[in-house]
Amino acid sequence: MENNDRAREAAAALDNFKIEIPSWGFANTGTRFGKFLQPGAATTLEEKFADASQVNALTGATPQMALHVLWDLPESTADVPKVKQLAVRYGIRPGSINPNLFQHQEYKLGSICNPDGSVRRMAINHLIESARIARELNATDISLWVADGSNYPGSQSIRKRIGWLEEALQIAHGELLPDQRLLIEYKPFEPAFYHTDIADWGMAAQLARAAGPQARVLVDTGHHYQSQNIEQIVAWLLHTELLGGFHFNDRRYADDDLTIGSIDPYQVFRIFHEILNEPDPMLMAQIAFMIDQSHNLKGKMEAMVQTVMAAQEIYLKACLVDRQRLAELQSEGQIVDAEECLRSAFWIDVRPMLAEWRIKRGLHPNPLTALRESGYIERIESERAERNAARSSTYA
Ligand code: PSV
Ligand code: MN
Repeated sequence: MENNDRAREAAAALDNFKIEIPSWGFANTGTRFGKFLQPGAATTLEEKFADASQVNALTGATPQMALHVLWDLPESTADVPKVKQLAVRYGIRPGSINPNLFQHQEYKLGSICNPDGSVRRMAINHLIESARIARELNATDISLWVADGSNYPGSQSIRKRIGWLEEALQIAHGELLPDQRLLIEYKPFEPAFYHTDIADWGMAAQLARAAGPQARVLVDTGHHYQSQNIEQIVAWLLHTELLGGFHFNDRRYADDDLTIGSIDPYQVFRIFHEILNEPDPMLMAQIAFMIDQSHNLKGKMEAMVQTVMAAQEIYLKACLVDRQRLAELQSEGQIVDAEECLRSAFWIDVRPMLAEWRIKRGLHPNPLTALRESGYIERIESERAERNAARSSTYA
């Protein structure tokens, strides 16, 4: 394929590259040591929708916002009409529904893996309730992160907990409509530090199979051990048709929630390259690209816009790989040339192409500049400063 054709194809691929942004990325959050409150942080669900809408207006790439049940719908299904109204008012669709199985006192020893059957029932009921919310909001995905685990060897039965997990996930799966999916997220550690019940992609994949045909695996890029080959995991999940989607963020040490590509953009590029290698367009279209970052130091609006831009830049680079040539070089065993073929796409400065792509779609060539010039940040800071100042900056 000629370079020009590849560039045209890449621009078209970018049109389909939609990224879901998280409601929790706009609110004040922090580390377990404390929070640095931002005057412009969203203090209500309406403000989260307003911020998400602004990010979408600037980037043209984020039409959906993920919702966390306890944080965004504390009254459960009773909050659905309000969410629907806000979605229409701000032109942002409710995205994945995230149950919360980690904040109640009852979950000290786990939620759906708790040794106490009544606590497991409480957690399962929350999953059933979350599925109802998803149905009422026409949300396709339920994104489930299970924080369960234990801190000391011998303190819990790992085997029994596997059984309880399977049981709960099968029940949750039974609540899905035919076009809905249950995305199972894994994480090696934190909050548990000895064993985590869904610690890696193999466990998540096995649980997805056990749960039912509409269950998939959710890959949070921050949830891996140091130097793990994430693109290989992605290749396997594509091969087994179990890849549901991604939570984007970057890490240096652990689940750091840093901006995607800020530490290792080449890793992100290799993940996108593996996805773009998928020959089945249907399978590719089903991958949910979501951001899971909540910035404590960067300004929230700037961080979100910058993240979308970074993801688009790296995705576009991966689209520019000469895949046909690469396949030839691989089969000929041309190690250096194959590597150069991949690497050279990574080093293309795609920012001018992206600027052109944006201008053609009526967007500012640089959404971050547009955000700064729009006066939006100053406006929300003056509107929300008092409410944010009244909040506690510690978890005491
Ligand atoms: C947990 O670390 C996680 O990645 C899960 O996806 C949660 O839903 C999200 O972060 C917000 O706490
Ligand atoms: Mn996540």
